[in-house]
Amino acid sequence: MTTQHSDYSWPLLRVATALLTVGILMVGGCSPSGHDDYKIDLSADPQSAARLLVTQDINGKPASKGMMHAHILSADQLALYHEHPQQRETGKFALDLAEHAAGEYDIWIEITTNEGHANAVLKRFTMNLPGKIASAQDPGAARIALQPVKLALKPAGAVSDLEFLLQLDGSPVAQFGKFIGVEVHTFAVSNDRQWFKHDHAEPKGGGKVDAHFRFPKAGEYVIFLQPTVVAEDSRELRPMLRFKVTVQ
Ligand SMILES: [Cu+2]
Repeated sequence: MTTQHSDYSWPLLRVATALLTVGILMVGGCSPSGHDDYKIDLSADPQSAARLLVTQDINGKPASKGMMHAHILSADQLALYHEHPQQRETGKFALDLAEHAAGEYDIWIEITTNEGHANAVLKRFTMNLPGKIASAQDPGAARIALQPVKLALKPAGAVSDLEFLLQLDGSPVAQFGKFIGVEVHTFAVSNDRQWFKHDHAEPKGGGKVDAHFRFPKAGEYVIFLQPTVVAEDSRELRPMLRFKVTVQ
């Protein structure tokens, strides 16, 4: 009798073991490193019109990983603000808005989990933001000019190399400072507002910088360069410079 019982329980035990193994594999499969499922949400703070709230869920739980950037782009693509929401508690961030005109904006929330922006998580939100009374714009930023040197624009899908000259009061920029560890941030947005990319350009001496973009399709794009320029009095100037390109 006992033997019979034992014979019966063996297959059952094996099925149970198999199910348990499948269960472990499934749990493990939810968050293999580098393949997390992100959910990002953005809303206006009901307590303060000048503050945005961002939540980040990873694999169904409030969590945060890497660094969060908020790129606030006016609907007419004339103004771009490069901001960084601050974490208040796990997976909950707040962003106090800089001074800007009232109107419609695309807010691209970007999460970077390594040094570059190649595998960044990006999500667009479109919102009407209340305006704040703009204080006089930093006059220092107006001292910096952007001039194209060599634009090797490639067809959609290939990497375009764009070389620019940055000038401070008419002379090539001699010294770059850093913002978030980088001398020159670059941004590109498609005319239809559906595609956005944040990257970096490398200074190559003589005030020149090299920017690279892989534009996804033919059409017009607006490019922004955000250099940190060290002026003669060691003051750092950080303008947002704008340029338009057409991709064939
Ligand atoms: Cu950033």
